[in-house]
Amino acid sequence: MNAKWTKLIDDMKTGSVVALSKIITRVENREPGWMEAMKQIYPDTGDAKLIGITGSPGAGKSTLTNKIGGLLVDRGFKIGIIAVDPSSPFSGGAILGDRIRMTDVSDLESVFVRSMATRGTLGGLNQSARDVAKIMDAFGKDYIIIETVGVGQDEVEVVKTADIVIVVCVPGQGDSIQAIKAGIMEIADIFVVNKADREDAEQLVMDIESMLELDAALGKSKPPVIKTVATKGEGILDLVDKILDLMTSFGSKPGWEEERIRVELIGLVEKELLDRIKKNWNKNGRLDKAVRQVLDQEKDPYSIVQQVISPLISLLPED
Ligand SMILES: Nc1nc2c(ncn2[C@@H]2O[C@H](COP(=O)(O)OP(=O)(O)OP(=O)(O)O)[C@@H](O)[C@H]2O)c(=O)[nH]1
Ligand SMILES: [Mg+2]
Repeated sequence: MNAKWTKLIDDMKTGSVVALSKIITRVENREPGWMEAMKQIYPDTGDAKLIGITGSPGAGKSTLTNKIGGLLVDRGFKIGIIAVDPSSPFSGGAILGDRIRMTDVSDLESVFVRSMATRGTLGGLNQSARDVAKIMDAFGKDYIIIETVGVGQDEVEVVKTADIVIVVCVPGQGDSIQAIKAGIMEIADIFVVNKADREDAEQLVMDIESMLELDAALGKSKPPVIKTVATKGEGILDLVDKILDLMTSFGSKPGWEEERIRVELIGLVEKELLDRIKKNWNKNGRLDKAVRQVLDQEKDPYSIVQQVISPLISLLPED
């Protein structure tokens, strides 16, 4: 590993936030030596707990994150925040917005906030977020909160491996329940009905509860539903207590750690291969050539793909 990485890692270990920041950027950008660096960092990971917060755009996730972070800091914990911004054009400027709304906590010494843009990266976003969480973990964060919008598979994947997943719903959004049904319901450990200062909040709580009753009838444990007004800090104490409560009782969720490692291994391989293919396939015009061969009907796409991935296939045969 080159001297620059070594110095950065040493500095991070002595608490340098600048070094932490630089390491995250370099790993995110897959700069040469990143994997060696992660190998060095890995033994220091494993202590931080991950809290995933997801929900529809504008549900109040950042405001909640801010308040939860603040309370955890009050209790003496060190906090990392990862805000994964949607690339949708409607949320342009979300990074700046988050920064502004998160100033409460991000000003505090024990909080480190990192925004990640999805930048239309195909896959790999989950892995990038996981890498960032690992680095924050090694830095000594006790809790890492990951905020993602609960639309799109990729965003949901990000929070799936968190220790606690909070799904945020808001009243008066007809699509709220729909969104939950569309795939994030199963991953929720806690439901938050935010903007409970709006009318219909009670109705939404009842809707969620009755939906959960159906699940409970199937023998699943029923996640708590908590009302909050994030802007005023109402209900946050309750929420943080619940998070810490569940965190303790989840300590022994059977098979959880294995599943997380499995997801991580697949995520790493997926991102690594995809990155390499995108970066290198066209070296010396190889991809261009393949395109021409298909165009000229010299070869079919399947034969080309088979040829490209055959070295890997021989390592991982199908049967
Ligand atoms: N009335 C009311 N407004 C709230 C509450 N919580 C958040 N808001 C407001 O809702 C807006 C969106 O809040 P954010 O915290 O940015 O929501 P978000 O889910 O992070 O949004 P995106 O990251 O853009 O998806 C802001 O104007 C907040 O001030 C609440 O409990 N009640
Ligand atoms: Mg936000």
